[in-house]
This record gives sequence, C-alpha cells and structure tokens, in this order.
Amino acid sequence: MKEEILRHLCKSLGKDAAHSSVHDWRVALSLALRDRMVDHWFRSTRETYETRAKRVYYLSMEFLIGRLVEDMAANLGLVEEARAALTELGQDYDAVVLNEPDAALGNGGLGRLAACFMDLLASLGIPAYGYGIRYEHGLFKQDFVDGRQVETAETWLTQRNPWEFERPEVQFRIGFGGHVDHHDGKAYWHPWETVLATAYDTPVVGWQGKWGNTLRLWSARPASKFDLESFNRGDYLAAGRSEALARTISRVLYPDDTTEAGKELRLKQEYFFTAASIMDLLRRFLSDHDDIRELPQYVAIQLNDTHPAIAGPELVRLMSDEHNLPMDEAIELARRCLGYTNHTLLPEALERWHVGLLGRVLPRHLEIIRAIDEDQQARHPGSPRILEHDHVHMGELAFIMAHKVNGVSALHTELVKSTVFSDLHRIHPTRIVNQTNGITPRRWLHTCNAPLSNLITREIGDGWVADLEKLKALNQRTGDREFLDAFSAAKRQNKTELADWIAQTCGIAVDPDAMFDVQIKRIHEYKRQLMNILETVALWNEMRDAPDAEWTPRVKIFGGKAAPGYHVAKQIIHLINDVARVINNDPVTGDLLKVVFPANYNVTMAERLIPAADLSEQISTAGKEASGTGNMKFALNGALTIGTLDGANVEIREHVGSENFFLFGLTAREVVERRHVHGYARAAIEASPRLSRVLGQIADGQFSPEDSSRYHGLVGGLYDHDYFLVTCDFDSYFDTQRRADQVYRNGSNWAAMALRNTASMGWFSSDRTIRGYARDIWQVDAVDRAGLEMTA
Ligand code: Z2T
Repeated sequence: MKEEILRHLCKSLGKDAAHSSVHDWRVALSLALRDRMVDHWFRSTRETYETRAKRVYYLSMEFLIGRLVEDMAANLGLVEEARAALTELGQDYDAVVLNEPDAALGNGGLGRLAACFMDLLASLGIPAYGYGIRYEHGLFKQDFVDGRQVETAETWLTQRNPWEFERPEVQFRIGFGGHVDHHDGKAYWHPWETVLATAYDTPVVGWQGKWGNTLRLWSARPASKFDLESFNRGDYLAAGRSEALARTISRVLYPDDTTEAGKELRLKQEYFFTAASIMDLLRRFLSDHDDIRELPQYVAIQLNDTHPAIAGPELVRLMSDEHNLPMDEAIELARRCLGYTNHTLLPEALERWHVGLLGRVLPRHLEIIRAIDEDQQARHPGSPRILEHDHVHMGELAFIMAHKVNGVSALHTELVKSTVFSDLHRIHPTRIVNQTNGITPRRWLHTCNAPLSNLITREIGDGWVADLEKLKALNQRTGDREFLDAFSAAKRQNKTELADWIAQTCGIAVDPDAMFDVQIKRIHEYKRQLMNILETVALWNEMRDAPDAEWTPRVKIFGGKAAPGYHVAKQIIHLINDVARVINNDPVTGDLLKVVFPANYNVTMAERLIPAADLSEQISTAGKEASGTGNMKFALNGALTIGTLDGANVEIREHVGSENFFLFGLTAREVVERRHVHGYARAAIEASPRLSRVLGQIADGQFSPEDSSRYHGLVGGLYDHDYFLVTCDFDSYFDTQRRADQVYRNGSNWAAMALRNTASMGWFSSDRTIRGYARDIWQVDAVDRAGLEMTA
C-alpha cells in the first residue's frame, strides 16, 4: 500500500513526497484504493456479460454520496493497511480522510437513499448501474450571516476527482425542441438544438470487495461536429446555442427538495440524463441481443421519483420510431421494464409540466404522451388522465408506464393507495407495493461509529456488518450491567469528540453529560423544526422560573438547509439562531441548556452527529414524511426517538418496542380531521398558557431586540393557518420531552432502552430493502457474492 501511494503521488500526480500537501496524499491514497477495485469491477462486468444476467438500472436525479475514501477502504478491508501506510509515510490518516470534499449531488433523503442502494446492489452482487448527472456544483454551501442563511456555490470538482473514469468515447446526442414530420406512417423528430452527453464512471465495490457495479454520471458537452457544420454554413446562432445549453445543463443541482421547480432548464436536465441512460442501456442490450422484444427479460429500470419519468415516452419513442414496433406494443414492452418509486405526497412536490413548455422542449414526446394517455383510456375508460388542464402530470405518467409503483414506508404506501393514486389503484389493484426504506450499515454504523462498532464486534463477532439482523443477539445483554456500561461509554466517547468539534466550529462549550438532542434534516414546515425551537424556549422559561429544580441538562442541536426560495424555512433558521444567541448567553441557565446550529449540514456532519446523539427528533406532522431515513440511522446508533406516528417511525417503533420510543402527537387520520375544525390553531394556543407565553415572547422581539417585528409574520401564521399543526401537538410534545428528561436522569434504564434500539434495527438495513425490490419489482436474484446469508 505504501509503495502504491508513493507511486501515485509521483507518477499520477507528478509530486515529490517532500513537497506534497494533504490534498496530494489524499488523492494518491484514493487512486491506490481505486486500483484495488478495478479487478473486482472488471470481473463483475465480465460475469454479467457472460451469464447474460438481467441488469438493474437505477435512474436518479440525485446521488448524495458524501466522502468515499473511508467507505471504499472499509469495503475492501483495507482501513488498517491504509492507516499504517500513511503513518509510516509520516502523514496523519484522519486528516487525509477529512481532506476529501463531500460529493453533495443531492438534496436530502431521496439522494442519500440512492447512494445507500448503490452500496447494497454491489454487496448483494446484483448487476446494476446507477445513472445520474455529474453536476459541476452540488448542493449549495450554507453560511450564517447575522443568523440568516446565505448560499454560495459548492465546488467539489475544483480539485480532481480521483474516483471517476472519464469515458470520452461514450457519447450520445441529446436533442431538444424543433419539430416532428410525419410521413409514410412514421414520425421523424428534427431537434432544434443538440448537446452531447458524455459519461464518467465511478466503480462501486460492495462489502468485502467481491462485486463491483458502476455509477455512471452524465456531463453535457457542446455537440462540436454539429457546431462546426452550422458554423461553416454561417449559422452562428445554432453553433452558439449548443455551446450555451451544454454549459448550463449539468452545471448545478436544483436546491429544492419537495417543492417543484417547474423551470425549463430542470425539464432539460431531466430529459438529458434520462435519454442518455436509456440510449446507453439499449445499446448495451442490443450489443448481444437481436430482438428488442426480449428487453424486459434482461432490463429492469427503476425511476427514483418522477424526475426520470420521461424514460417511459423515450423508450416508446426509440422502440417505435427507431425500431419500428407498433406503438401499443412499445408501450407494453416499456411498462414491463419500468418501476416507479414515489417519495412524497406533498401536493407542491408533484411534478406537472405545462403542455406548451413540454411540447416546445420535447415535441415528439408530447405526441407519445398523448398516445399513452389514449391507450390507457381505451383500455380503462374513465381512468385518470395524464394530460389535464393543459398540464402533463408526471405522477400519472410514471404510474401508467410502470408495472410496479412503490411507496417507501408502510404508512406512506397506504396513503399513496388512498389519496394521490386512489383512482389508479382501483384500476390497477396489484400495481402498488411497499418497500420500506433502509440504510447501509457499512457507512451508518461500521464506519461512522468506531467505538460502538468495535464493542459490538467484540461481543458478537463481525458478522453483523454483512447481516444486520445479527444485532438481535445484543438483546440478551440488556440486563448485563457491565455491557451496558461499555455501551454508555462508547456513546460518551462520541459525545466528547462532538463536544470538541462544537467548541472548535461554533465556539460553544457544551457538557458531554447533558442530553444531546438532535434534529438534522432539510428545514421544512412539515418537519416542524419550529415546534422544536418553541419547546426549547418553553423549557428555558421554566428553567429560569425555577433554576434550582431538578433539570436534565440539554444540548439542542439543529442542522439543515432551507431551499433558497423558501421564505418561511429561512425565517425558522433565523429564529433558531436568534434563540441560540440569547439562551447560550444566559448565566441563569448556563450549562443546563445550550442551542447549537452548525452551518452547512451535509453527509459528513451527519456521520459526526448521529453517533453522539441521545435523542433523535422525528416530529413531522403525521402523514407528511414519506419515510425518513435519518430516523433509522439514529436508532441504529443507540439514540432514542421522540416522534410522531409518521413514515417509517411507525415501523421503527414496532421493531424496537413501544416502551423504547417516545411517542406523541396526532395520528395521520386525526390530523386530517383536525383541519376541519374551525379555528383549531387559535383554540390550541389559548388552551396552552405555556405556548401562549412563548409565542408572545417571540412576537415581542425578545429574541430579536434589534428588529422587534421580525417574527410577526411567523407567529401570526401559527394563529391564522397553522397547516402543520404545530400548535395542536405542542403540549403533548412538551410533556413527552419531560418524560424523556426523567428517564435520562435514571441513566441505566436509558442505556437499556438505547441498546434495545440498536439491537432491533437489523430489519432497516438496505439489504432487506434491496432484496424486496429484487423480488417484487425487478425479478432478479440477489446472488450474495459477498457471502451474505440469504434470509429473504
Ligand atoms: C426527498 O429527499 C424526499 C422526497 C422527495 O419528494 C424529494 C426529495 Cl429531494 C419528491 C424524501 C422524503 O421526504 C423522505 O421522507 C424519504 O425518506 C426520502 O425521500 C427517501 O425516500
């Protein structure tokens, strides 16, 4: 390893060890690790080719990967070797690892899920490709200026990316606009502008390095040959168009998570990567099959939300316009290849495109979408329409073009059936299935939490890393004082390290013995960070009223970004920072209460915070969070959850036991009913002196003395239209927090409950999730080349 690192430093980077920076060492280490992946990777590709195995294609606008060095080293079993090599070379391994920028090609849960799935597909030996966009700029960087969020461009590619292989020979021409000619019963699309999609491949090797898949990300280039022709013809504008579009199309990730952007460039991004991926997989299929009718036996395409839903019409277009299949046969064939995952019920997130816009950008696809709509009407008269009120509804399109549609938690899937897609569900009663989300135990316990991971391995061996259900054996230790002490000591070590980091980055001293209470996720009204900060103020009030009472010291930790155009979310960030400033400087409460909000929450920060958390905040309005996956990461790392009956919380609570979960709040059904009660918010506030007091303080400017009306709008909104029922759940949330305080003060009971959480989370491994997709949707075998035990 040492020699390989030195060789790359010298031969690949052209650097002399004596004059190398931590960046150079990091890139050299990455290249040395990448070398070790390549053989596994080739072998996998060859085997798939030789056995003509069915391939899975996971199409996703987002892959929220984070750092790769440690993950790759861990999967290859080379962490200790790499550490030793760098140490011998006089370098600090941890500093080298920390030098890597996060690949932040995603907004939140949806993109992180795609990244976890890539790990699992490789570990289970399923031949698979992830397809997405190689954004030049990932999710924006967040700073706080006077407590306000300020965004700047993220620049992960300014340094070289050692993981990827550029594939200049893999190129597809992607057309936009223009017109369609029809003659002799055939359609000919003449695009107005064209860009080239070129591929960058990152090998993804699974646990124990036995199998490798490819993450292929597309980058846009000007279609230069085309340019030159136009240029020579004197059509300078056409030449410039391709340049301009190519420069923007893979430039930046849209920063909205669950609100639809609806912009032309976004539609072009969606078509760009989807079309390139479909052309690529068809080319691969046709290189060793003659009959396109066999496609569904060899190809499963999964659509990660509706962002790649244009895959349906694109497949139909290629099969009918280029391979001369009749339209209805093309539709049926495409359907047998496609699966669609729905990730949200929020109406503002459901993608719809104005027909004018879609017809302008993709004229042939609009014709095909009309044909699909008619085909559906002919077969199922009265079916919901794809085209309605001058809009193309991508949810309906994806549903109709997929043979399976899945939700991401049990509750979410039931709501998909009974709300957004109730009519389509009646027509296609077996199409909707559930696949509850999961997380990779490699990154989210083994690699991010060494103290706990080592303890578990000492106790039950290391089989749990590949088969997380093995953690169940820890349930026998919940009465074992000595083990519980060791379990608490691991948590305590993580908390000490986090406390040091908080001191360094935020300049706030926190007590590692206080309860670390963490809410990290995108800032959104439905996730109710607002309720959390209101509860913080209420607790502060009561601590000040009786400073000598028996309090459980708390550190309230927040992390998360707001979409740049989401005004209310940005106000919530500002409020949290304003409250933090006041509370953290209050000598009366001192160490009893601190509020910490480090800027620029990302995957790397999650890997620090989650292992150190005592309490996990999963407090969304019931019925709104499709699943959540952070909730799983916390419970796996031995945090107790305070949460509502929402998303996967429901299933987590069933697995860990209701006595080991702090439940509060209205149910999804009660939420819907409560909204019908006239003046429910005002009534709830008036019934709660505690909440009234807090809202009064905030509205009066007690936390914003320089601008006393700053939160009039935010507070007024709660009185007038508290759509997410912060006011209705506030009291039960506050009371449940105090119950958590009590249990925490009795430390041994807390540790036993936390251990039950860790021991019971095996089912939430993405092993189980991916096996579910393989069995119910893709019809492929999980071959278990990593030696995992087959349980499904
Ligand atoms: C996202 O992260 C999620 C849903 C979206 O709907 C978009 C984005 Cl970027 C379009 C999240 C859900 O909010 C979350 O509950 C879920 O756990 C996650 O997707 C993965 O399924």
